[in-house]
Amino acid sequence: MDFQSLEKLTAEKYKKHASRTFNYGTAGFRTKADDLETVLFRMGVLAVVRSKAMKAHIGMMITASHNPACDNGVKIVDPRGEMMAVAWEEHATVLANAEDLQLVAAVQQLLQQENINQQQPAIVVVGRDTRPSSDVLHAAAVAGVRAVGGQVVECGVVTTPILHYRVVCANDGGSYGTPTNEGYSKKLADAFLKLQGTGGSQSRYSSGLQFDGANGVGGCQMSIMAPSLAAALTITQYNDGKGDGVLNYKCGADHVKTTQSWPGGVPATAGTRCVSVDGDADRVIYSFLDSNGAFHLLDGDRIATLIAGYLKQLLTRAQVSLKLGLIQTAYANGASTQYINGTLGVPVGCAKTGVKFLHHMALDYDIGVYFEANGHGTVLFSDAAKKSIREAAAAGNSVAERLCSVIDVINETVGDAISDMLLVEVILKEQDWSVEDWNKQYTDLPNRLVKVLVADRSVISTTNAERSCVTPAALQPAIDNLLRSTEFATANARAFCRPSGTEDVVRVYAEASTRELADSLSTKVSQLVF
Ligand code: 16G
Ligand code: ZN
Repeated sequence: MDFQSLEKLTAEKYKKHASRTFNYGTAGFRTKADDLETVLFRMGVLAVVRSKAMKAHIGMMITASHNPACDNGVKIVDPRGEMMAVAWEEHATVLANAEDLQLVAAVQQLLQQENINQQQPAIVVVGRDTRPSSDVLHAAAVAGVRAVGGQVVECGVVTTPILHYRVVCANDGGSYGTPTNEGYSKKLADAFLKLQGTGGSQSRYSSGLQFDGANGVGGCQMSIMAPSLAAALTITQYNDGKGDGVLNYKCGADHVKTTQSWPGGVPATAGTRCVSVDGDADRVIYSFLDSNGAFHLLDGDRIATLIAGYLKQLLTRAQVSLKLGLIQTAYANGASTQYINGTLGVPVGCAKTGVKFLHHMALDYDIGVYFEANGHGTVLFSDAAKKSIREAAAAGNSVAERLCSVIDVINETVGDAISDMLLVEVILKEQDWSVEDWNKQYTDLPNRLVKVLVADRSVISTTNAERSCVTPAALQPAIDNLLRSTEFATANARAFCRPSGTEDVVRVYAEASTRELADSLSTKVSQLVF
């Protein structure tokens, strides 16, 4: 490798300013966009080194997802579409923080430490969202890749799930799908139309849908796909990113989930399903207003239980014996866990917050569904599971054939709002359910999620998939005492706190049988934390 160009650009164009320390967190680097140009340049370099190390295409997505429009960020995607291996997060942090004059030495040390063949070609697949800052940061990332001789595959302005899809397709020679943005849209739309068929005699399901694009790239992608879905889905788009609406502002999946309220910019029409995606379209949340105008949320837990229940049904009907499981996090509503495990008989596991942890646990099953309550999730099929489903289909098993199309409509490479939405629509139509019917399957326990500002969030550490605190030592016993008190002992109450992986706060979650009790519990646990 030749470091001349890297040296020159670091000295001239991409000088590190300020004495800020950057940390590669749960979702990569994420902060105010103005501070990120140098970080993006250096992550271009890191992606090249990672590509050489893995001897494969590596992905780089420039986005700050559901965060405000003034933020931005970058995540590195490994060859099979997973988040970059945890061991390399530290390398990313070292490169991001190296002094300008130390950068080349830091890269050389990394090459040596990981025993990397410098002659190995490197290819980085780059995507970005619609944020105003994404163009400049994209230029910096590409400059970083090229400075150390890497090649760039441009995806343009794309959703995060498309970037993951493109990385996987590039690395498996196209067997997952055609490695283009059009290939992605076509794969999903074709599978969806096949599953929906034509007509049918639904009395409860209606194909009308309101789509809240969060004024971001999800809106743009839906504009591209909606015409090809039109035969089975009548989508009316709002917050599509073309007007002057602000990204994620009072709309989108994160806003709807956290405020538990109807998205701005979408007409309040009773009984119509509204689908909200987040700023990079890897999360999806459904909601509706009933005839009294009351708001109802159908979040990631609700989607997960719908999908897992449906897959269980298909497997039973197809008489294919495969191990199906659902992975949730501590945030999953207790009622959803009870419903899927107790009523539908699907085993449930609990993982730490963050896609990489859920993804990892889902791999323990032949078919692993994973979802965070915030609407991020997907389904993973093992190679063996796909093989037995395809064999059954080839032998004329029509339910197995349907399962093959279900596999095709799912984006296994990462949680994907649009793919998840299409699958939900397939299931609702097949069950002939209205959104009210879906919502009636179980009743969420009232819950409250709050942020507590503390001097140092790292004093709180957790275990048991973040459901119990280890330090400070007195905290968990105090929470347990509270839960045993007469106020909460018989109220189906549950509470936990964990340090955020993306913000300088501690999060407190509480649920209980009534709104008042959930609020009271969350206040009391917050006081214990503070
Ligand atoms: C990141 C995670 C998301 C998680 C959130 C929690 C990825 C790609 N994203 O956005 O899954 O729900 O962090 O944030 O892993 P918190 O730690 O601040 O609560
Ligand atoms: Zn996102």
